[in-house]
Amino acid sequence: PAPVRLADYRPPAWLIESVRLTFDLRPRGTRVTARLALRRNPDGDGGPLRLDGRNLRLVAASVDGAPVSPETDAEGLTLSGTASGAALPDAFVWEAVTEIDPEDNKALEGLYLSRGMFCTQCEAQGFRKITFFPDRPDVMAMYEVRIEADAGSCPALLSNGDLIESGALPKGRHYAVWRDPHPKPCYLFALVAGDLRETRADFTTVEGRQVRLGVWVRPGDEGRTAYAMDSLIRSMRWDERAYGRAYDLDVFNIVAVDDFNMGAMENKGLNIFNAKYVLASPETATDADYARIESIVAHEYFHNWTGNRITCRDWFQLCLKEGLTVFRDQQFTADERSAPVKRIEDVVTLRARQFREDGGPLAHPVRPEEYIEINNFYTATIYEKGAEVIGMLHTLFGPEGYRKALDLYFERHDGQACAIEDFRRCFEDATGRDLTQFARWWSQAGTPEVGVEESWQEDGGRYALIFRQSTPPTPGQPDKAPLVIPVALGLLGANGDDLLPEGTRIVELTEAETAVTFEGLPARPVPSLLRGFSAPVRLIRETSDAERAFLMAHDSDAFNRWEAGRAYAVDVALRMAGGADADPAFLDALDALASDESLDPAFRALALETPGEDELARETFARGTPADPQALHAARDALRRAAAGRMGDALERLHREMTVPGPYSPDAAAAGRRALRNRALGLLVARGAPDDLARAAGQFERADNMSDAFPALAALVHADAPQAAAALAAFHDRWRDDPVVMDKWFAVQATAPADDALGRVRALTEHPLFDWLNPNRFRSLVGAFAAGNPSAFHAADGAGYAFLADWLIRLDAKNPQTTARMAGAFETWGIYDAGRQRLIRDQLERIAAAPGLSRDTGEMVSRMLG
Ligand code: B3K
Ligand code: ZN
Repeated sequence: PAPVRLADYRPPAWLIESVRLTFDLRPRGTRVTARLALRRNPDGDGGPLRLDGRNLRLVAASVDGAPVSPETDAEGLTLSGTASGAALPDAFVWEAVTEIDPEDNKALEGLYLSRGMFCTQCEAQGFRKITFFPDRPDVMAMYEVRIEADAGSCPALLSNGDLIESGALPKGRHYAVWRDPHPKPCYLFALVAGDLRETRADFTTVEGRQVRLGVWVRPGDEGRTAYAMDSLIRSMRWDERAYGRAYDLDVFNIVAVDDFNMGAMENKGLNIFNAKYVLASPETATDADYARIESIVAHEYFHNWTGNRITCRDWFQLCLKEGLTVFRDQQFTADERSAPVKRIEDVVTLRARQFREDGGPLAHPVRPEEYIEINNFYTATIYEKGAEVIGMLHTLFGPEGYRKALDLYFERHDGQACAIEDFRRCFEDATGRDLTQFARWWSQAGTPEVGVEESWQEDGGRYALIFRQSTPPTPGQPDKAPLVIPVALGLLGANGDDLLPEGTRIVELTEAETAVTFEGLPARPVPSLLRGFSAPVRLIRETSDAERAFLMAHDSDAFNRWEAGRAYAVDVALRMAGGADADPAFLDALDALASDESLDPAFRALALETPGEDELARETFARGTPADPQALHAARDALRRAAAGRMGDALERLHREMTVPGPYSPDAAAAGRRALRNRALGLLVARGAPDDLARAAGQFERADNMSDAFPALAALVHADAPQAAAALAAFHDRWRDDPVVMDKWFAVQATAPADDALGRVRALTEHPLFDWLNPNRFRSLVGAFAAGNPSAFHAADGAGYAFLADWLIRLDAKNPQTTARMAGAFETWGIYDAGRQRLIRDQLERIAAAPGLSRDTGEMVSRMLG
């Protein structure tokens, strides 16, 4: 298929005044009647009416009431004139009846059934699977939606906006009519019909609007909605405070759905969520689950302004809503919980997902210039790097400058479909600064590298830092230009104090080489560079173990304190993979950090995290050698054992003392204590003495909440402890009927690095609860194995690769989106030895040759093959 290109953007030829939809819902043969008031766009090309449509059966169509029979093709229909052969008038009413089959829709895009519940997913281009329509985000209209369904099986009928009418119909059916007063693109349309129970709350906006909030779940799940509701209310308040943005409808609904391709969807006034990001109770959800629910609820809510009120002109502008909204949800979490802890977690994810992507065959700019399937571009680059770009603007202009620019953006563009240039101009106009060079962050792919050299002259206390930036080539972009890189830095004196009067200074790198000089320093300082990870770059600098230990102990910037430890840990692990022993100085520094009572437990838990195998593998390759997954796995294990050996007393004490009295509460302080306690437990189990395993088994048995139970189970299973089988069986028996919890049961086994890991995973694919068409379940087994069990997935015989490829080929025929995303497990093929590279390429070629391969997976595989 030919790619779609940003350069080819043209305004729509036709605009839509209003949309009236009627759904006659049936599992098989749902009828959709669409009435569109169309008007020729004076800025369009004057062409015929082209409507997108896929897998639709056109039953009837008319123009101003007169039947027409337009030509349809696989991608839609074209209407060049009226029934009488006359040219189309400049404004007319199009009406079409189409028939679709929700029951059969396992791609989970458009209208589908999830365990008897009708629901929709339209972003990016799913609306065209519901009715013929100009399915592009710059066509915005007002919607009125009438839903008719069986009253018994579908008591709840929901759509966007406000409910204006409802009532009974003959033959046990009923109806509801919803109207959304805000013009929106069709990707924000949503409908839900099913047996759902509502948890309600009332909210009064700062502008005085009374809003009815609802969280809708299956009967039986009502007891697990409180945290989502609480998160929603806090998000609404926060957006009023932090951005001056109030909610704009009288209803806001969240619905939990079991079968969902991603996390959640920000449909106007009717957010639809993957059930696992709504449902939480102390018994079923971990602290990490609670935190994710909070941030996803916030993210989708924040889209109401950044995404819905101001949307994207075309899908190349996706980061306009996603990068900005991720940045907003990160700010929210930082405010609600701990800013340094949140920053560390975000950087861990950024490196694990975005740096990984940016360094491989799938690298693309934050604003791509072409795509074959847009669903393949909901990536870490567009989301997470997109958020980093916004974060750098925040750093460059400060909170006031940033707020001024955002205020201008909302004022100037409310109700519009915008491009990145519109956003950028708001910053330029609000701050007076030209952002031409800064804008390269949106167009240039790849992770920039910043090399640092320093010089010191006793005489005059002159200290200089020389920064050299470069960005490696990425697919389609051999040459890169210098970026604007804000580097937050501090200088530390011998006692660890900050030497700069302002503590932290922001230095802007704009050239390939930038030198910064400091005068009058009492002694040679230790630099603390890229504080708070002020730019998404790889910092490359010769440094010593002693300096890292010093920063771990003294840096006033919490992020860099953690970062020094992390970089040190990576070094030590890689040296161990090369045959060295665990460095005692590192273990001493780690012990000191872990035991420092003045530090937040959540921070200490992060400091105790061992770098992951994929991170170590990519770092090995960055240093010039192919990664050996099994050697890295062994080195990482050995490092954990050594750490536990050295820190045993401290870890035992943490495990004993970091308990949380009273009933479970998901608050950040309690969660931080549990995180540290569980980190200690994990390391102790890595030490592997019978007492250590018994400690984990005891915690599992006594736990009255999932945050205590699950880490204990994971530790036992991953250590292949004798108690693991009984614990897994107990967990299974207790939770077998609970899909969200059972995903954990599959995932914990899929990620266990046993010798026969693949055999165990294969056996689990035969388990009666392995429903491969459910994306959560598929990801919890096949996806967790490919992404979370590197030593088994990268087995030298290629069996792990073949296993994944088999399942991808099978799932692709049903659900291209989930398949294409998971194919990214192969994106790092280039960092391994020639043998593994060959084996991975064989599998990619086998997938590419599968008959009827989807456009989604086809594009991913061909980009990876290069
Ligand atoms: N906007 C949706 C993602 C849609 C993905 C389509 N393949 C969720 C979000 O980013 O908030
Ligand atoms: Zn989003």
